[in-house]
Amino acid sequence: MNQLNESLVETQIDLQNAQEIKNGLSEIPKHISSKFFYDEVGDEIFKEIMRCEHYYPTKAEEEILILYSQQLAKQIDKTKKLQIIELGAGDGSKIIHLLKAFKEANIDFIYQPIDISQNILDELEKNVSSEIKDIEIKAICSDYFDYLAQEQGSDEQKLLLFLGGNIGNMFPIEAAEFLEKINSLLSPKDLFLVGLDLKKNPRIIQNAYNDPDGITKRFNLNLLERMNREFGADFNIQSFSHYPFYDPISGSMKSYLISEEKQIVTFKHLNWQFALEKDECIFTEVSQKYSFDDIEELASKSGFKIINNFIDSEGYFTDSLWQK
Ligand code: AVI
Repeated sequence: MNQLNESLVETQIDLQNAQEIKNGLSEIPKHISSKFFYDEVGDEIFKEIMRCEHYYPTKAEEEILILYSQQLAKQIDKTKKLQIIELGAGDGSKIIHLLKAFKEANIDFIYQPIDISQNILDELEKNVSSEIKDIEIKAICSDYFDYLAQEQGSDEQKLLLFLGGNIGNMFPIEAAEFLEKINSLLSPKDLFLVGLDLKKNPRIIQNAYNDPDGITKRFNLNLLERMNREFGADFNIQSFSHYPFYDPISGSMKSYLISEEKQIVTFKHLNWQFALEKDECIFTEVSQKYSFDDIEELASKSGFKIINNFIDSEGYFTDSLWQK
């Protein structure tokens, strides 16, 4: 590809994102998709969140993988090679426990993390292969469904992983549609392990998304800084505040940015402006929490049955094992 084409492709990708953001900020209520949290700066802030003492999901899930990976290994058909496919893999620190347990159980497997970010995959591949000798790993930079469709019907058993509570960043209706699609791409011998954050004392949840050190606040506000960096916007960050709100009945933890004053924001690169009233909110993320009944309903709606719910010692989080 020559340089001109390269820069056109780049401009096109930026414009697609810009258009999506412009649409979201033109709607009522205003919103920005949580996928835009994860630029280089956002990835680093998210790592800080995962280390923060108030953000329990990472620690709870790590404990589950330490405690139950051996038990999970017993569900695997050892007569065939196993494909461990992880959707939206992180930096590898949690999955290492599962991979080590599977090695110890003499399971013949290949680990295939899928992500749309090659940077994340490079870091993950380095971390995992330095921790586990002789691991067969093939990182795949692709859309989840494209890859699963391509692998559909292979003779190998699959263990599909969607961990970290990422499913919570979809509203339950979207989650059911997503899981239905996953279901259609798996075969009855395959297993699916999905991480779900559980409903619990509302204060614990509220603290996890409103930590006293302000890490999550920085994470949320970085969305606006990203708009300033990438699209020439002029958001005055000081005039916005972080507002996370947990509704214990529905289980939805929603994050907003409140405009503390009436203002006009200009996106220079888009030649576009929009207005915000004082106290108007921009919705930025849902982190849905589930009860076991909710999980039962979600699984059956999407065509799965639950084999086991692996739970951490506090009862905060579950890695739920499903099959068609
Ligand atoms: C990535 N995801 C599961 C996190 C969550 O808990 O919803 C993102 C996050 N947002 C604020 N803190 C963490």
